[in-house]
Amino acid sequence: MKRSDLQQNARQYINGRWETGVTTGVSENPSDTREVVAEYARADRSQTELAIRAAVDAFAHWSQSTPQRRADVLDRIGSEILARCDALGALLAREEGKTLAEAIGEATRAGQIFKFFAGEALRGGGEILASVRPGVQVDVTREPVGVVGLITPWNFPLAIPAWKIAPALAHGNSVVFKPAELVPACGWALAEIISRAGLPAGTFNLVMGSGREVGQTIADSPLVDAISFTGSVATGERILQAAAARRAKVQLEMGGKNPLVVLADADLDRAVDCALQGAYFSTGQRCTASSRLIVEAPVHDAFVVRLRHRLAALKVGHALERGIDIGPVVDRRQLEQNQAWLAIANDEGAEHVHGGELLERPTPGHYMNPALFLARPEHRVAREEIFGPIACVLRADDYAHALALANDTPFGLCAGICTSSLAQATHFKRHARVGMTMVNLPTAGVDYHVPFGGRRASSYGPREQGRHAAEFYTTVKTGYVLA
Ligand code: TXE
Repeated sequence: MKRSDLQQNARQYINGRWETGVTTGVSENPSDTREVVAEYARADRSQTELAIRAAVDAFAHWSQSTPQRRADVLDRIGSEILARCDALGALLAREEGKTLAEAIGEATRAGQIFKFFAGEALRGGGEILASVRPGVQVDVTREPVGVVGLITPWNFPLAIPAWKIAPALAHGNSVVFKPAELVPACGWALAEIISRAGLPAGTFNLVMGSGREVGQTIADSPLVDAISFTGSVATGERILQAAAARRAKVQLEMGGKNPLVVLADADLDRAVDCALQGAYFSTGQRCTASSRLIVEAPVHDAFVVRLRHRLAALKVGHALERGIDIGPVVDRRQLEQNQAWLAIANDEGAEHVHGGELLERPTPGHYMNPALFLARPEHRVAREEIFGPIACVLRADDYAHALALANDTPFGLCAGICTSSLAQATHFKRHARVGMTMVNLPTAGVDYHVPFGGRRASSYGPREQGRHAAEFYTTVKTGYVLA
């Protein structure tokens, strides 16, 4: 593999110092697998425990800091991310493989999130109530939880860490942050900015390494008071068990199998656009991706023809290349998993409409043509999360059937509908069993100042983002005073 001048040497950040790891690893560019993006330090159990201990010691100080101090630190971080969003976006595109435009958008989002939580640090409040007893006053206040462990996936390597780190710090917690193995350079770049923002040593710690060792140490540690995790269902369940065993607070964001319903009265071009963006952009590697396109019978065939036409025009290529719509798949393992899904779809009798083949490009990378199938509700491709550029269309007899299909899943993250009927849009918003609904919009693409999360197999615990983030990153105290 070639080592470019841009290569990052990413070290751990523990107790205010940059530390080498116990071993080293590399991340590679999925658009050009000859290029090393980062050589990074990998921690073991004992180095992870050092970071946790540092966070415990720092908590006493940071939890007592003034709202103004927290706001200033978060504002500085947000300003620097925004000032450097082009460079951070380029790093993200090189390491994760989303297009440069998407990556710069994500870096910008990360900056905006820190700015939002700078304001939240100042807005913390409580309640004062009259007691049911004479002469007694009651107040309800919020306090930080303690040490929070933040375990993040590779698909949004700047935005997801930002939407966990920023509220954690804003509400006075100390942090142990573990990024995914595939994206250490992004985790390190964020940590490097945070390290210069004026936090007391130990308040924020970065530990990189394997999920099994570093992640599991965080999940198991009795010194970690709360864990926020985004990733696969299987890992989320393991973390839930570890957290429950020691009664730690836990917040899980996991998979999705998000439906986009297209009704006969929809603006069909808009519906196709929503499907294309929601299902395939960011290479389909989003928990909010619309991987089930549920189309009412009268427009089914026309929808499929138009979507296939749009798919055929998509440009798949190197994430940094101008004019590219879709970058590579993140790594070989994920590419092989996608190819295995194509075989499953064919074997179970789903009708292949478009794509799926591996693509040759001037640089060696994990390129595949986005794929579309016509499926039945019982097919595994219509039921399980794929997490790649593969979607299926399901035919619905009418609106009631479409709604039933939309809800026929163990997941419950996001559901969308394309329709010109206010009545049906409103009914769908009320009856879709999910945490987020979209009308005439792609299922992927959310705001940062409102709650994010789902129900059932998709999510567990309080919502992330916006004001509601306080539910997880604070604990409530009730005080009684005899006046
Ligand atoms: O996820 P993991 P991976 C899905 C997607 C993908 C599959 C596997 O289908 O193909 O999950 O991806 C850390 N204790 N999604 O392996 O394992 C790990 O190091 C504590 C969907 O990347 O869940 C990483 O930091 N931590 C999802 C984080 O958990 C552990 C987004 C996520 O890794 C751990 C990502 C352990 N025992 C993947 N094992 C979505 N829907 O958004 C691993 N980790």
